[in-house]
Amino acid sequence: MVATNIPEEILQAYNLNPHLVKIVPLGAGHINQTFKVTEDSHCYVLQRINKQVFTKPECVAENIRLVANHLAKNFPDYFFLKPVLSVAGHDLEFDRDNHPWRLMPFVENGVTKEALTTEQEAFEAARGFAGLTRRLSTCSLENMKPTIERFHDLTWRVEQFRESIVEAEQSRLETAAEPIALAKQFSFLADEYRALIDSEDLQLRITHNDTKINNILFDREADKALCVIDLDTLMPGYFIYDLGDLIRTCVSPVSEEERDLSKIVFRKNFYDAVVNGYLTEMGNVLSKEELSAVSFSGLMMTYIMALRFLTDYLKGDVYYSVHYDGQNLNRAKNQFTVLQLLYDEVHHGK
Ligand code: GN1
Ligand code: MG
Repeated sequence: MVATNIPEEILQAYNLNPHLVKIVPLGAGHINQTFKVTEDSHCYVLQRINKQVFTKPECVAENIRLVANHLAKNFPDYFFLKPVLSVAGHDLEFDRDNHPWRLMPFVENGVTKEALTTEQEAFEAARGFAGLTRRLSTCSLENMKPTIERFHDLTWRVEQFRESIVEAEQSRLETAAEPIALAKQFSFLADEYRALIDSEDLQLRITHNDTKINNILFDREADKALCVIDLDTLMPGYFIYDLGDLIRTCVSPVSEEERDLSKIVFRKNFYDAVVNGYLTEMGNVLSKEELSAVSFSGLMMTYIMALRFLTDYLKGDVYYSVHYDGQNLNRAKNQFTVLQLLYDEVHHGK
């Protein structure tokens, strides 16, 4: 549910007049609540951070601060959306119920897309996310902390899924029988993941970790990517997380919300565009061993998202926001369809 009222104390903390601002809900995120706030000719994005998901919001703010400082110092022309400071000089403000809020500039000529129509967009988006990680390859990881522990740890996500089966209501187990079978069928991907991580072939880098296609702003008038958004999970990670989530959300012509599964197809040209766009920036940074994990990335990230949606359905929709009954189940079915196609096409050329 979207909060209809933004607490006055929050608006005042940013010197916005509660009686003059115009507020409209924004975006299609599953976790935070986002609003466009306009006062006179000034536009901002105001976000209430989900404190159940981000239990250490200071850690989110600190990571963004460290990254913003590194970029400002080393790449002053790079367009990075950092928070607007409050009157007190903070990049986070807490309301009376202890919900964290932050304000960001609104990018007038920026648009988000839920699904892509051209290969150029896919190339640009991948280049955009990879360009961030490349610029951060010289930034120290020492003070960067995980904002969500084990976020993309597939081994742990499989454990959570197994637990959810034991605890789920019988009716949900029945409606989810098909995706549960698929989750088990693809569990070899979790073994491959474990082996890859244990091999230590992948370098820990600063990654975005939520590179689904609607987390980058495109120029309204051109296919160009302007800047990455949704920086809550900017933290140490492996490149496969970013490349994989891009592949997951770009290969299909429809988004993860699509319920008509016949509309999901695998677009090889979009797959190639994502990989090429990513490697344009990161090709020289990644090691030979990392490059050999490129094709695993899309499988891993599509599987983990299918599992997470399914687990949330089995747990009674406690994590992702849902607007109708069975939405998480439909998202899981959608993602298993993408996974099946990806697996067949990329690995067997079927
Ligand atoms: C969530 O915040 P949003 O909607 O961009 C989730 C991602 C998932 C995504 C699936 C913190 O992202 O990991 O990939 O939903 N973010 C968190 O749509 O769990
Ligand atoms: Mg997010």
